[in-house]
Amino acid sequence: MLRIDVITIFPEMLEAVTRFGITGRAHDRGLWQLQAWNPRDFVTDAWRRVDDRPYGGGPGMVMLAQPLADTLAAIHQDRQALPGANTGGAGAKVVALSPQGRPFDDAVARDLAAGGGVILLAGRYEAVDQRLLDRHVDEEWAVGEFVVSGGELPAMMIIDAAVRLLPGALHDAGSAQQDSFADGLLDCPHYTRPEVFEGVPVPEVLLSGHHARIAVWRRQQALRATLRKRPDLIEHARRSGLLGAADEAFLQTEVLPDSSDSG
Ligand code: 9D3
Repeated sequence: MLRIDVITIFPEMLEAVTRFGITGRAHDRGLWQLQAWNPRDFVTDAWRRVDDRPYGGGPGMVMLAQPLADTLAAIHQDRQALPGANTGGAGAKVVALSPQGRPFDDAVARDLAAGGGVILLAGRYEAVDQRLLDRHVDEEWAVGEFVVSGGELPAMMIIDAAVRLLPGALHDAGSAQQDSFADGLLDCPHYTRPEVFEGVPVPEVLLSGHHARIAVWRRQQALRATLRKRPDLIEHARRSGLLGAADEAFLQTEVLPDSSDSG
């Protein structure tokens, strides 16, 4: 049972990952659990404020350190009280979601799925008081080089990416291994019925029933798609030793299309 705690002023947002699709089914099956914590429940002033104006001036508001520290203390206590298998006991890592964080990727998702759970801090407003980050947060993760309005959607992306890797989460165990980025290449094209759509036939090799030839074709299509859309990944796969002699021979025969093509 993977336990994920999320600190958020919008806990209802996180319910979606427990209800729908692969993560919803994995939740129903008891493969993982979510605890959402609202820092507003840990403040006692009349307005239940969790933010205030930034020292030094400037736009936006800053999340107060104390409500977040009190929320974290309650989470650590709750984890210590219920040290189930793979919940990490009291020792779960605290991760703040932040545009300034380290890029979250497939390797971090696999670490998370293999580990004892995590406490995710999903912020709103412009920032979190730096003293809370310095004293109570172990790492910061970002989900891409774009800005969204808060940490909740990034938290849901991270949860989804990790939970689908849990043993038993996918119908087909091979899917997680075959996923793009697991082998360092983009996916090959896929086809289903009908055999001809708007005059375009399915590549005949896929109808041949020749499994070895189909595997070679798919590998070559994956190499072609990666070379055209993400040539940086070809270099990375090469340096990681993921390309064999047959891959290199195929890439030698590939001519790049005109760069004005969309690929
Ligand atoms: C002007 C400074 N802004 C930072 C670029 C302030 C700011 C905007 C939006 C601070 C936080 C946010 C909310 N975003 C997240 O919490 C967030 C995020 C993101 O915006 N992009 C990529 N990954 C992440 S993880 C959390």
